[in-house]
Amino acid sequence: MAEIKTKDKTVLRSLGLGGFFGGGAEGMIDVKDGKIVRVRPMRYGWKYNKEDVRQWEMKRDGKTITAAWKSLPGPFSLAYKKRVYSPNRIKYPLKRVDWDPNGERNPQNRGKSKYVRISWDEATDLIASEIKRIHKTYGYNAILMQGDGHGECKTINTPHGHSGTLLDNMGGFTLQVRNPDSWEGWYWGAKHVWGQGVQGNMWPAANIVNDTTENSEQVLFWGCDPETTPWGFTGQFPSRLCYFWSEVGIKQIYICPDLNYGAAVHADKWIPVLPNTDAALQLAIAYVWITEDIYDKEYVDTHVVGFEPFADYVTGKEDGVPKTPAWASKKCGVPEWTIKALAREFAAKVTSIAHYFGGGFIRGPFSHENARLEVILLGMQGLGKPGVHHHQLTYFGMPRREGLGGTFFWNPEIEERLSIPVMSSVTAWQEQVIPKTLIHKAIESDEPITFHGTGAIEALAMDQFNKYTYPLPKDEGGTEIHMMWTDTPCRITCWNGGNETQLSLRNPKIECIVSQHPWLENDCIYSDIILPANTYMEVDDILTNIRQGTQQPNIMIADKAIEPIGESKSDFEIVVEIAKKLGYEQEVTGGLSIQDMQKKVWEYMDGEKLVSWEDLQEKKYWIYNTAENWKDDPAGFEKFAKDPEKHKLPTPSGKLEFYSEALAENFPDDKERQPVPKWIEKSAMHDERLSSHRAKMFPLLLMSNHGRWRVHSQCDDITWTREVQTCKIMGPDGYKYEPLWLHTSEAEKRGIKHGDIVKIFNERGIVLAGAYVTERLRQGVVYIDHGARHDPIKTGEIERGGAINTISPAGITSRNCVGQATSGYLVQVEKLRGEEMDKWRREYPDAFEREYDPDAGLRFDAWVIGGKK
Ligand SMILES: Nc1nc2c(c(=O)[nH]1)N[C@H]1C(S)=C(S)[C@@H](COP(=O)(O)OP(=O)(O)OC[C@H]3O[C@@H](n4cnc5c(=O)[nH]c(N)nc54)[C@H](O)[C@@H]3O)O[C@H]1N2
Ligand SMILES: Nc1nc2c(c(=O)[nH]1)N[C@H]1C(S)=C(S)[C@@H](COP(=O)(O)OP(=O)(O)OC[C@H]3O[C@@H](n4cnc5c(=O)[nH]c(N)nc54)[C@H](O)[C@@H]3O)O[C@H]1N2
Ligand SMILES: [Mo]
Repeated sequence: MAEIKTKDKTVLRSLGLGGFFGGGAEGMIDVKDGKIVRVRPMRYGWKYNKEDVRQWEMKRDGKTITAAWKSLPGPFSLAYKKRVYSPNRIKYPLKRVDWDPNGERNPQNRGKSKYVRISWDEATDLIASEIKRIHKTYGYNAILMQGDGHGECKTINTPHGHSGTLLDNMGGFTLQVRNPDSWEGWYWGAKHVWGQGVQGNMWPAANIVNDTTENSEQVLFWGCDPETTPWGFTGQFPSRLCYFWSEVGIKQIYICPDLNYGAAVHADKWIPVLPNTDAALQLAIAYVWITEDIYDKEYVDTHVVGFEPFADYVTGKEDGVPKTPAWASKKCGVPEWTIKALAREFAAKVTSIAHYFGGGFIRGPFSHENARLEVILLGMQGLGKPGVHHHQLTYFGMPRREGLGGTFFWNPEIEERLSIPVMSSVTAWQEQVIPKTLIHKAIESDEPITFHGTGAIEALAMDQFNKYTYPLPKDEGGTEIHMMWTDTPCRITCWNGGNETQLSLRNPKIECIVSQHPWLENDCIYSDIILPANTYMEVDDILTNIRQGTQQPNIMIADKAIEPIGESKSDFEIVVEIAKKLGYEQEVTGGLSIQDMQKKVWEYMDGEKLVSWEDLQEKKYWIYNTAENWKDDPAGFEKFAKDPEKHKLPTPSGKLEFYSEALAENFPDDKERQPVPKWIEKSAMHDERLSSHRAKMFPLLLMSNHGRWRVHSQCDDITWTREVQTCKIMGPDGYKYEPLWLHTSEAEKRGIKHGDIVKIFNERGIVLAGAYVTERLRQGVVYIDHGARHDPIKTGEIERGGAINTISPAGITSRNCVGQATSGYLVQVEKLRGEEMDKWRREYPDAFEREYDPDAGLRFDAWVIGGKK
C-alpha cells in the first residue's frame, strides 16, 4: 500500500504573540504542497533526549513539579494558520483613492474612502518622495515613527525597528515612546516605594516561584487570571503551577470583579470587588492591621521610611476620615466582614500576591495608588521573608538558566553587541519624543504640549521627574509632525481615547500616513498608503525563546514555512525597498544577508559558548540547561529582608518608602499622586467613580480584560475561536458582536436577554456588543475585552466592531503620569432598538454595505475598489 504522506516538512516557530522574544508557546508547523496543514505543540524531544538537558524540580510535601517536555501554547496559537490565510490579509500595496500627493489630500475622508491597488514600485516611489518632501519642507522631526507594540515573535523580520533605522540614518525622526502599558501602576507608583525594577515591578525577583511553592500558605490572585493571559506570551505553564499549588495545600484567593477563568478552577474563595476600587480595599486592610496590631512591626521599624504619615492617613488622623472596612465597603463593594476576614487571614498566613501584570488593577485611572498600596501591604507583612513576595506569575522568578541573564528575558551584559536593528525603536532614542498615550493630543493641540517622563521602558525612575515638550523649540530642531509611518496600526483598538484618535488622524496637519501591516484593519483604514507585510510563517528567521516562565528556554532557527501570501514582504524587506529608493540600502541592511543576521543574533546570545553554529543549523534548536546552582539565588527581596542596611533598595533612602520624599519635592501640587498613596475620588483628569454626578447617566463600571481568544487586536479573525460564545455572539442581523458580560439582574433591569445587541455608551461615544448574561460577574459592573477590531458606523462616534477603547478615557493615568487608563470607567448599557439601527443604516449606508464575513469578521475586500475579484 502506498504510504500516505501527511506533510512535506516540519518547521519550528514560537507562537506567543508578545513580539521580540518568545518561549513556552513554541510550535511545530507541518507543511504540505506549500500550505500549512497543521500547527502543533512542540515536542522538545524532537532532536534531544530529556536527560541531556538539566531540569529543575520544585518540591513540597513530597510532591514535585517540573517543566513539561512539550510546549503548551494557547488556542489562538494553535489556530494560527487561520490567521495566515485570513480573508483579511492585505494582498498588494494600496493607495487611498482620494489621496493625491500632488493635489487634494482629503484628510477628512480617512476612515471613509476606499483604496486602489498600486504596484510596489509606485508605492515605494511615493513614500520615498514624501519622505524627501517632508524633510525638505519641515525637517526630520516632522515624521513620526510609530513602531512598537506586541506581535509575532520575529527577530530579523520584525517590525518596530527598521523604519527607525532608515530615518535615523537620514537625520532623525520623532519617536513615539511606548508607555509601560502593562504595568502603569507599578511604573508610576510602585517604583517610588521599592526603587527601580525593570518597569516598577519587584526587583530582584529571582527564585520567588520556588520560594512561594515551598513556603507560602496562601496566594492572593489580585487582578490575575492564570488561565488566560499567560497564553499570550509564555503558554500554559502557570496553569500547571496553580494546580500544583492547590495539590500541596496553598490556598488561593481571587480578588477580581469577574469570576475569571483562573478563579473558576483554582479559587478557594472569590472576592468580587468593583473595578479600580482596590485602593479602598487595601487601605481598609491596613486599617484593620494597624488598629488590631497585626502587622510586622519589627520589619516596619527597620525596613521602612514614612510609616507614620501613612498610618496617619489610614487612621484618619490626617484628614478626619478613618479608612475603616465600613468606609471601604461603600467604595469597593466588598462587605465589611469579608474585608476584615481577608485582612486577618492575610496577617495570619504566610502570603504572597500574584498578578500576571495586574489587569484593571494597574491599568485604570490613578493606578499608581493601587500599586503603591500593594507594596505597602506586603511591606507590613515582611516582604522578602520566606513565602512573602509579589509575583508576575512566572514572568519573573523562575529557575536560572546557564548562560542566560537569569532574572530577565535578555542578557543585559551582552545587549550592546546586538547591532542589527531589532528593537531599535525601543533603543534608538530621539530628541523629539511623544508618549504613545498623547499622540492624539499632540496632533490636535495648536500649542506645545508638556509632560513629565516618557514612560520609556529603559528609563530610570528619575525620568519621571524630567519635563518634556513637544514640539521642541525651533532652534533645537523642533517641528510639528506632518507624516506618520506605522507598523503597529492599532492605537484605536488598544490605546486610550480611541474616538479622539480617529478624529486626530483626519487632521489636515498630517499630510501623509503610511501603514505596513499583514491585515487590513484598525488604524490601517485611516492611512494614505498601505503596504502588505507578511507573517512569520513566510520568512526565514531566528528566535530566542527565553522569556521567563518558559518551560524549556531555547534558541531556534525558524525556516520559512510557506511562500509569502499575495505580494506581501516582510517588515524588514519593506523598509529595505524604501531605503533603496532613497539610497540608504546599505545603512539598513549593514550589507548582511538574512543568514548573516541569524548568525549575529546567535553570537549576541553568546551562542558560541552554548552550541556550535553548525549544530544549531542542523538540529534547528537548542535548549538551555537549568543552572546547576539555581537554588543558591536568594529569593526576591530575601537579602534586603535579612539585612536592610547592607542590602539597600535603589530608593533614595535605601528602604521601602511609604512616604516618597522625591514625589513631595518634584510634584508638591500633585493631588492625584501625593507622597503617600491615597484613595482618589476624582480629579480634573478623571471623574469615573460611582459617586460622580456622571454615574446618574452612566451607572455601570466598565472593566476590560485581555482577550481570552486573542492577544489585544491580534487574532480577532480566527474562524475557529470565533465560534465560541465567549469570543463572539451572533446578532440577529447576522453580524458577530463582541460579547459584553453583564449580571442577570442588570440585564433584567434593562430588558436585555442573552444574545441581544446592546449599546455601551458614555459622552465619548457608542459601542455595539452582544449581551452575555451571566452571574460570573458582580452587579454594577460590565465587562468587555479590549482589542476587537474597529468597524466604524460613524468615525469618532459609533462603533460596531466592539473596539471598546473608542470610548475609554482619552486622558492618561494621572496628571504627571503618561500611562494609559483604559479600564474602570463609567458607562451605561441599553438594548439597541431596531429603529435606531435602521436610522443608522439610512444615515451611514457605506458602513452596512461593506463586505463582511461573520466567520472571519472584517475583510480586505471591504475597503478595496475591485477587491472582491
Ligand atoms: N481597555 C484596555 N486596553 C488595553 C489594555 C487593557 O487592559 N484594557 N491593555 C494594554 C496593554 S497591557 C497593551 S500591551 C496594549 C497592546 O497594544 P499593542 O501592542 O499596540 O497591540 P497588539 O494588538 O498586540 O499589536 C500591535 C499591532 O501589531 C500588529 N502586528 C503583529 N505582528 C506584526 C508584524 O509582524 N508586522 C506588522 N507590521 N504588524 C504586526 C498587530 O496586528 C496589531 O495591529 O493594549 C493595551 N490596551
Ligand atoms: N490571551 C491573552 N494573553 C495575553 C494578552 C492578551 O491580550 N490575550 N496580553 C498580554 C499582555 S501585553 C499583557 S500586559 C498581559 C496582561 O495580563 P493581565 O494584566 O493579568 O490581564 P488582564 O486580563 O488585564 O487582567 C487580569 C484579571 O484582572 C482582573 N481585573 C480586571 N480589573 C480589575 C480591577 O480593577 N481590580 C481587580 N482586583 N481585578 C481586576 C480580571 O479578573 C482579569 O481577568 O497578558 C498578556 N497575555
Ligand atoms: Mo501589555
